[in-house]
Amino acid sequence: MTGTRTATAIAHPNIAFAKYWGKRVGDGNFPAVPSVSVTLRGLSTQTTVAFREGLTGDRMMLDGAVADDAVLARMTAMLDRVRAAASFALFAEVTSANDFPTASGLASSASGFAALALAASRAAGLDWPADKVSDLARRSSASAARSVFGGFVELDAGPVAPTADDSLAARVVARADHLDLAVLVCVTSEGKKSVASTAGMRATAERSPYYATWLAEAPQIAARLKAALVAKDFDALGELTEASTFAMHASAMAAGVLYLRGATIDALAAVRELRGQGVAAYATMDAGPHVKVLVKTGDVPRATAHLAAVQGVLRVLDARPGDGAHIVDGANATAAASAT
Ligand code: 2P0
Repeated sequence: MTGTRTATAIAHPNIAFAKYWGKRVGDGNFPAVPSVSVTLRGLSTQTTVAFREGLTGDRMMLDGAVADDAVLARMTAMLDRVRAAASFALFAEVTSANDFPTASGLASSASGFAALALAASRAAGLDWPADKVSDLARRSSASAARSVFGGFVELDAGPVAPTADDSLAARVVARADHLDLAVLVCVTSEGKKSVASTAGMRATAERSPYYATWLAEAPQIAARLKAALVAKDFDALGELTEASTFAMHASAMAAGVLYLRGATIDALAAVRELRGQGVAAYATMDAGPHVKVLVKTGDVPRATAHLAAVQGVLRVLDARPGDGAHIVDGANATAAASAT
């Protein structure tokens, strides 16, 4: 390949109802538990990959600044896989921007690596189906495998003793219009989260007395939750989402991995107040201090007003089920995930 090969992709974050927390022992970044999520529109990562002659290494601009070495190393590992698959050796210039806070628990690694996987594979001339793009994304960040697809998505646990040759992609459970759902994101901090997910998972696996219980419970919660989702049982979905969230955080907390802050607890209390007032509202939290609240769309104004009044909640974003990663080269927009 000669000259410059470029592609631009957009991907959205996803919020897990049934949480991925913990990795299989061995190579390949395989999750130890299954997860179920919804991909959101309204929050986006846009990433352009340009493989060029004359570059002496990969370069990356992230949100207008040169990416730090750790981010660059993770990106280069993905680009190396793409270069190997496409049988060429050009380095790349990558530009990526989020329209929401990076590394603060709003799953920027999910949308970031989903957009990068799609843009890099297309720029390299690999016209891969969405499941292959999802597998590539998973190797960098398991939650990113889910953001390749739109709507409601699941990712199985990996094989018990994985090798790097094993593959695992996410798949669609239901389309974005399957359920009347809004996810209200209560932003409680603009800063970076205290412990990166990968390090938090490792600490939990090494030190938490409750990790084995989490590994035993999580698949059961995920199976019941998927059934509730398929049956459009909003309350069961919400209750099981809270069950997964608190089980994950309890196991992490027992290892000293604490993502909650004061405003997090106050927002959780506000969700319970809403339920006390008859509003079907259920909370979830990822590896950060924000609280995401599942409500029906008709309850958005009332729930937003109640949550925005919580001290320490900086703002409330209204996110809805959305589409998967897609290419946006110039005027041409092509859906990458056929099932979105
Ligand atoms: C999830 N999280 O299912 C869970 C819930 C955070 C809490 O997936 O190490 O950034 O890159 O595979 O995907 C965050 O973990 O971790 C995550 P890596 P990732 O959404």
